Amino acid sequence: MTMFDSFETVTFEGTNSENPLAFHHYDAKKEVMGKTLEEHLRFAVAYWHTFAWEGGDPFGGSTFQRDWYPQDNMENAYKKADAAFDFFRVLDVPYFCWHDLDLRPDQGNFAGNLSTLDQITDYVGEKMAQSKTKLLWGTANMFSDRRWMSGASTNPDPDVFAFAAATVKSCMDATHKLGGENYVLWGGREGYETLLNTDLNQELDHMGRFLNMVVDYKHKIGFKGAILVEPKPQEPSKHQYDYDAATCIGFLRKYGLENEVKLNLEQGHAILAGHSFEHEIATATAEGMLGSIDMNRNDYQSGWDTDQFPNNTPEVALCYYHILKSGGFTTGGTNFDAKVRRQSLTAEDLIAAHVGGMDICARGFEAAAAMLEDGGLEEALSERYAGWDTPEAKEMLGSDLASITARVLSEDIRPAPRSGRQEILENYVNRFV
Ligand code: XUL
Ligand code: CO
Repeated sequence: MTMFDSFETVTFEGTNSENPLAFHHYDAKKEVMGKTLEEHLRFAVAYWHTFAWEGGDPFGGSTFQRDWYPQDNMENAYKKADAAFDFFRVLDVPYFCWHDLDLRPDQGNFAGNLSTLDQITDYVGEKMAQSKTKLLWGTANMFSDRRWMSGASTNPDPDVFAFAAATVKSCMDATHKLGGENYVLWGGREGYETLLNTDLNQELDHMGRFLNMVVDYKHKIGFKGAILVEPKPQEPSKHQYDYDAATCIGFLRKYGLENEVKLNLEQGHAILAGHSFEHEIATATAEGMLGSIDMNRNDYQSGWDTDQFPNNTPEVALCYYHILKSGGFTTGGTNFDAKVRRQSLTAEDLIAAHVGGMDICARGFEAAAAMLEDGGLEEALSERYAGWDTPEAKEMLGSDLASITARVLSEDIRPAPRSGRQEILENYVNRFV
């Protein structure tokens, strides 16, 4: 018995259906641009928010009651896995993601953590063999326990660096064992509170060395998935080293990792960094570094990382537009690093939240595909940059400031401003969303 077993598998019923637990837009088997929506979108459930998060906030503890609480023992870890796979059946979802700490409690020492991770991943492996749901990515939680309070690979204490190295190795092994398609590193505490006690340069060097060890280990064990880092500007650290896509790309280049590591971009983190999500995606795709996405939004008024399910089609559409334009996901997918609100207590709330998120993504994705097929935005772009197709313009890029100046003088070049046509293009997008 799990809290989800009275629920049938959710099916696509179309926009006329009044059933709240049906897909109204996400028709998994529908073909769009040569692949099914399921193959394009590659949805994943996040084990931490959906099963491990208990509904607490800074002012109060758990609001939820689940039969796998308290989550401090292995018996309940197995119960949680039973519920999780039953939930995956209800959603018919192709992927899930985890941190080690979501699967089983921290044992307080590395040997204990290693053996319980092995036990629970054996169990999860058996569950996966009976289920269609595969592992999109695994990761290590190196931010909750007090040992990580001053960072993991960037900790001033080399013993914490060692514990982090051993922890990541164990989580990479577990991800590999379960056939995971990516391994993610998000550095929640890889940053600082104050420069009064922080050697920023040394910490960055340690983080770069650590990530090189991760890449070496990936090759050593023959893990074929992608290694991804997840940018976030702050929270929990005041300043995180992996601030945004551009910062991460610079970091990866500095430490020689640009061909080995890609990005797992999150919508809410983009907003915290003062960017739109499509800005982050386009920054990554321009470098061939888009790995995967966490498609969860923030509350625009509160300014916190509220990890809410997406519910804004036009926003989502522009994100998928840039993903599709770059060729779509390869190893990555659409993970909901999202939680229900703490008053949403029931199984139905959890299911409906994911169903709604999947529907919004499908709707946005289809709009993106239609825009790309129509070609209106691409046409507008090539028109705007058409001047650069001329031989003189191309030549200029290979020339120098003095020769360019001579040409500006001899031809009396006087640039004529042209409209950026933003509102017209926004109206164009509105026809599709
Ligand atoms: C935190 C966050 C993480 C990562 C995985 O803001 O996004 O849950 O996705 O560690
Ligand atoms: Co995330």
